[in-house]
Amino acid sequence: MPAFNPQTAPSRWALLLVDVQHDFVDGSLAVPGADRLQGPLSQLLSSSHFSQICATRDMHPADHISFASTHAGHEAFEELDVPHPARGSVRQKLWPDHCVAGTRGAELLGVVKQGMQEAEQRGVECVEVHKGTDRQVDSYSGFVTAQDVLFSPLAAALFGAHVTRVLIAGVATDFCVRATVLDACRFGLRPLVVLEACAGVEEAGTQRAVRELSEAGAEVVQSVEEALEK
Ligand code: VGL
Ligand code: ZN
Repeated sequence: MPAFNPQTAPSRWALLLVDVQHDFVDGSLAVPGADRLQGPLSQLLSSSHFSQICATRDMHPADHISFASTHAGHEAFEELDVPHPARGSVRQKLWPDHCVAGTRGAELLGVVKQGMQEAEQRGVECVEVHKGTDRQVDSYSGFVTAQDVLFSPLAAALFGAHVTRVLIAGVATDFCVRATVLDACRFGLRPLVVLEACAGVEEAGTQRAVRELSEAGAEVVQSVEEALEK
């Protein structure tokens, strides 16, 4: 049997939704514009375009290394050198407490929960991946923790389903979407980013991230409509 070649095989799409959770929409780390994502997300979730739907969830313990509250005398949005179990020390941006496991802020938006339930009933495989669960290491990418220490089950789920392309949307464009798209490029998953279904923390950082993602080989489109024509 000839080897499977993802570059020439017909595209098999997964929808990969990044951190569409209450804290990033209407909670402690609400991202500007995240409140307009419901329409585009439900359009994506109800489409028959996808063989698989994966949703990542940021899922931190209450004393997580990325929380400003963990570091006395430091404020949210500062950067700080923090100890890292495998790399000695890393530069970490500090955040307000967010997505603490077991809280409402860590829950997926209703539109995503419901969309995934309905997709599952249509026979679409749905996978939820938790990230940032280790107290000592942050994880922006849905694929790996910072500095590649630990892989999540995401890559295995996608490759196990013979996915060749991922449509990526969610929050935040300049942090977890960015890192997840860069890893998807690295792993040959030919990501397509739909800006209408993404929202970023900072305007300048978001514009920079979009340029960076295109340069890394990701395809970037504005609308869900354009994306579903691919
Ligand atoms: C995120 C900041 C901290 C994200 C997660 O989902 O983009 N941002 N944790
Ligand atoms: Zn986080």
